Amino acid sequence: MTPPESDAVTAPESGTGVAPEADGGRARAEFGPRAGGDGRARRRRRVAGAVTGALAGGAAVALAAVVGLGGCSATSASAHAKGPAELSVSDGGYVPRPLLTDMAAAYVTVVNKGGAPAELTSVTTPLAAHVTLHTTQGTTMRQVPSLTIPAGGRLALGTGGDHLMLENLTHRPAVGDTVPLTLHFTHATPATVTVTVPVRPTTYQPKD
Ligand SMILES: [Cu+2]
Repeated sequence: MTPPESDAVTAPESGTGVAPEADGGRARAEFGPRAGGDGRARRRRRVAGAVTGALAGGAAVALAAVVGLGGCSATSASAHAKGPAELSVSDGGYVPRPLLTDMAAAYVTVVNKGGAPAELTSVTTPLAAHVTLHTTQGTTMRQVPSLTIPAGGRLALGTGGDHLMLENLTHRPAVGDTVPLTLHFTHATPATVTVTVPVRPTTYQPKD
């Protein structure tokens, strides 16, 4: 009789509105050692077993319906768990030619074929004294400490969205120059990736 009970791992919590916390726990478990998540699951399993034992008749039917949802989310979570983040940087990155030497934007796309998310935490380049990570909300851009590359997904930087801001340039680059960018990641192997991107005209728009 254990299989139905272990399927109920997250179901009682979903039913009581604790689901966001449970999801947060699952997301954190993907970053950290798996032992932590397994321990949490074992504790939930014991609780689920006790709850199931206390239920009877129609209540058990209702629980079975919820179990369907819990089983589904558990399945999709494990479907994504195909090992650590596996990152690469796509072709097509560029730096639009800056108008001055105080700052320039830079755009790259990072692809994650792994089963865990990773974070882009910093970027270095010989062209700039420092590089900040920016996100755009409406027409306002805001510096952020990191940008996430989701498991099985991508971080696509571009005009009007997330971007790199190169500040205090050593010089104003010309169209056709190239700019090395070293991206530093956490929760990923390799932890750094260096790409060389071209300088494009100031008003350049990439084709989709
Ligand atoms: Cu910006």
